[in-house]
Amino acid sequence: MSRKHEPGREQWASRLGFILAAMGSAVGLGNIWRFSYVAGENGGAAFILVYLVMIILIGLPIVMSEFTIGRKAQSDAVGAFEKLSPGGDRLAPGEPWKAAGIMGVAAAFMILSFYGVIAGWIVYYFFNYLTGNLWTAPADGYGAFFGGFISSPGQPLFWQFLFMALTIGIVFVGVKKGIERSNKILMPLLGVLLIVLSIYGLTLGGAQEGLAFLFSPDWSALTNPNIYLAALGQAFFSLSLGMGALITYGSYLSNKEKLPGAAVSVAGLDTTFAIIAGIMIFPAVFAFGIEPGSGPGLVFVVMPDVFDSFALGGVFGLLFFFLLAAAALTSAVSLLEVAVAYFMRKFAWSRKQAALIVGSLIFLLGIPSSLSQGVLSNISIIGGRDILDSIDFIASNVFLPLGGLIIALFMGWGWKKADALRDSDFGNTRIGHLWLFLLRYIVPVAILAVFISSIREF
Ligand code: VAL
Repeated sequence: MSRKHEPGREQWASRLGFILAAMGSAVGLGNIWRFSYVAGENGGAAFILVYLVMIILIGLPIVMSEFTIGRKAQSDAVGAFEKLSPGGDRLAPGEPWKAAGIMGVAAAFMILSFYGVIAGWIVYYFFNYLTGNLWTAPADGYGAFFGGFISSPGQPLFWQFLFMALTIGIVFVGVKKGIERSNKILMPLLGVLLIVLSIYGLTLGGAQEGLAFLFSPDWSALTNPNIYLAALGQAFFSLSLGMGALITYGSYLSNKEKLPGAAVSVAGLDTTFAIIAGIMIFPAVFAFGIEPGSGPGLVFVVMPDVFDSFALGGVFGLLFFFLLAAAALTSAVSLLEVAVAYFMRKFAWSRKQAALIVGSLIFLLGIPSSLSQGVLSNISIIGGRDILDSIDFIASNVFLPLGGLIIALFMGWGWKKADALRDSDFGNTRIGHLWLFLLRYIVPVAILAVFISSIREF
């Protein structure tokens, strides 16, 4: 098969542009907001250990597969499977492989719907640091401030709208310039800031407990099946897997690039960000006597306390929430791009049309998630979870791993071995064979085992 692309299809300006965009997609709220609270809820170190093993044995091989599939197909997440499935377009709709693409687009929709809500909260915090409002603790403390804000019906919707409008704006214009360029400056800055804050966090007095929570596992936690599902979902969420994003981004690659190097850098950087975020947050969690398992509000409650505790901390707060918003934006763009690329091809819409329509739909879909923190908080869907958490649970812990399972089977069993090795740039190497071995046996068995063991969760 040749690497012909659809006429007029956009391409990355450079290999670096592609890697940065893929990193921008991976590094987002998942690394800081979601990683910290999920690790906190699941006991810390034992969870992180499971998480790391999953990144290496499951995540990384699927990152490689998504890049390979996208570049080979030169099409969106669903089109890629239509093009590459044995039998190609001649197969009836509903053919098994395509399900991964459809679930990917659906997951991108669902995730972006609540991602926009959380990112809106971030932008609101940024704004409050800009005005100086959060430089000193509000009368009832940061926790009450946060609770009051997210439970109010109108305000969070405004900030969610603002964030989604920005996301739509960037996808509307085209990904190349804005995203490629801004990533280059903002990501290193965010990295540096996290390191500075984690060093400061280590001086806070909760360091010992925080580090123990992160790095010295309570082995008995491993007997709890829930931490495996949580770690699996977190690995997929954080690496942007199973949501069509890396397939779509890979499809804008034209020339012969070395994919394995790109995959390792993306997964390595993403994981480093998460661990550093953990080192930044958990010592502070213990220093300020906050419960590590206190849920999605963790970052919003802990970090302001940190900034309040040193002179000119407000400036750091401003920077922190700005960079976090930027990281969220590059991730949100990749999610919207998944759906936009699909709708452009499927309905022959223009990029602008698709960005506006799909982006608005996703905003609307996010409204119940936002309201579930206040007026709709009495509605719980899955295992006592509110609407936001339920959508996150279904998308991240079910759709993403299930899509990943199909991708692994597709790449491992659906392609001829020699083709897979060639198209991935591994060539006939040991590591290439190891990759296929993981995809064929380890990834499917591991994902199924996690599902079966946590069946009670559903
Ligand atoms: N991977 C991103 C994140 O971790 C998004 C795209 C889910 O925030």
